[in-house]
Amino acid sequence: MGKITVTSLLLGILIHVIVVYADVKNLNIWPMPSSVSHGYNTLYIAKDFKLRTYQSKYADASGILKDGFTKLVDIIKGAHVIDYNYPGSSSSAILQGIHVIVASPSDELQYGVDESYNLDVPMQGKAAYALLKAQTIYGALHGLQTFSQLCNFNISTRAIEVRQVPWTISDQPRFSYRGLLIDTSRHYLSLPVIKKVIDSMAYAKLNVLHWHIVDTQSFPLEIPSYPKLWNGAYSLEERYTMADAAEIVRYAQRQGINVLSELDIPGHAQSWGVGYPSLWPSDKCMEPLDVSNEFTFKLIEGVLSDFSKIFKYKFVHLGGDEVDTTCWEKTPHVSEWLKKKNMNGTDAYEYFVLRAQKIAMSLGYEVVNWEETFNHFGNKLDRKTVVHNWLGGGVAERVVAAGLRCIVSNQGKWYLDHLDSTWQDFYMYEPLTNITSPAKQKLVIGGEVCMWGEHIDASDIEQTIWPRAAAAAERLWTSSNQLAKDSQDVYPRLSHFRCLLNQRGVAASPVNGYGRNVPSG
Ligand code: CP6
Repeated sequence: MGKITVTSLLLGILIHVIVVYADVKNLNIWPMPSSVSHGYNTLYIAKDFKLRTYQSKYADASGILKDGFTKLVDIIKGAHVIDYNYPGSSSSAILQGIHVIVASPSDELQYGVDESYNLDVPMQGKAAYALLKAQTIYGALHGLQTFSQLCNFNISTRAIEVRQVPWTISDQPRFSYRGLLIDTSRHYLSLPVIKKVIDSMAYAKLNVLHWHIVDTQSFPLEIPSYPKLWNGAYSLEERYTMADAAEIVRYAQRQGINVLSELDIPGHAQSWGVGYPSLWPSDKCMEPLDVSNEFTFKLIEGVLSDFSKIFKYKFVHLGGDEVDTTCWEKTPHVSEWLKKKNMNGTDAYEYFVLRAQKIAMSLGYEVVNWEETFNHFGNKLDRKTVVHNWLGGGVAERVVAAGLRCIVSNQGKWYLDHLDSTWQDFYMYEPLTNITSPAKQKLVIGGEVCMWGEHIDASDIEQTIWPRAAAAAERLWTSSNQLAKDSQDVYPRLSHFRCLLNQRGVAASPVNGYGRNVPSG
């Protein structure tokens, strides 16, 4: 008897474990929240599904929450041309709306803004409301995104179902900086294309659009202080006005996404000299920008001053990668200047980067620089510098050991233009590798996937970004105890998210499709 009881008890536990395990695998939320529990009932979304905010301190004067809610409902309905036929009003399984309670009245979106939320969807009730609580509207927006992933439009019954109720979800990001780089210098990207990228970022809870606006090939942005700079654009059409750039910033902010603007100086700036040729050391050496010319720094100050009027994120990226100093040394008037200053090319590189940092800081920015600046003269960088890794692994360790902050973008792992990097590579790359002390871990503010523009344009940017960026997005959002140890464990859930992107009009490529995401050779 005792034996049977023990056996059945063990069997019961085993079955329970299998069910719970299978259940977690069947959850289709991406990125996975910190904590999730659910049941097995179904509710139906009411025809006039409502946003209720009356207990919020936040008055939603800017309408960000309302817009977020409208977008959510549009997404869930998926533009089907059918009569939306929710169960009759006598049903006790109708979800009438979402009640959002936001604690802070501020709609300021800045680095480190509280993005946490708690979402409860009840099991039943005629007047049932989901309850979404957050410290800020931006946390609430994440909660709405999660809610959208709990809904299914059952086309045959014409009802939008919220399955597996009741839901209790509490969630917050692992890292405050979760970025995606786009490059509008190598290929111009039109405003609707950029806006679509922003929409798709919000689905994956990425929160920084790193806008690599200008580079060697073209200078598409209007700079009022130096109006000839955008003579370096590819064409008269392929340009952004200041108002366009401000519109991108506004559009992103309304979805909880900051814009990190970049000037990649002095090494990636040839296009600047189309309008102002004295920025070129010579006809044979058109970058790095002329370090010996005072006008170079006056112009950078003007550009950053114009930037500061529209790019309100507290960081600006000043590049500093791939600087060919031999070009300076080979240019007679620059080489004269170096001699007079008793500097070699590397000294001048340091001089340039530090002087540009000072200009940006005097305008209120904190500076991000590519890692070569740290590798060459890390001890001279302003202590508030954020070092942006790209060359390989092991850099974040050294940066945080030196007491500086770091963003991780290891090119072997998180470069989207490397088509042979797989989604598994993206998922499994851990930004805190070999960083164990909590104080040092805190200095890794996050990571970023990079969509360099040499080989992509509007025709294929979406399928090159997605679904691999989503794999990194989960690594950056989801708490470490919820991250899959084996990427195959997330395969069905990532596939589901990929389909969701397709449903929403984003051309995410198949998780194991041709050309992208599969190992080459
Ligand atoms: N442009 C700029 C680039 C790259 C970098 N900076 C780059 C380098 C190597 C690879 C991909 C991109 N195209 N301005 C390096 C940060 Cl593999």
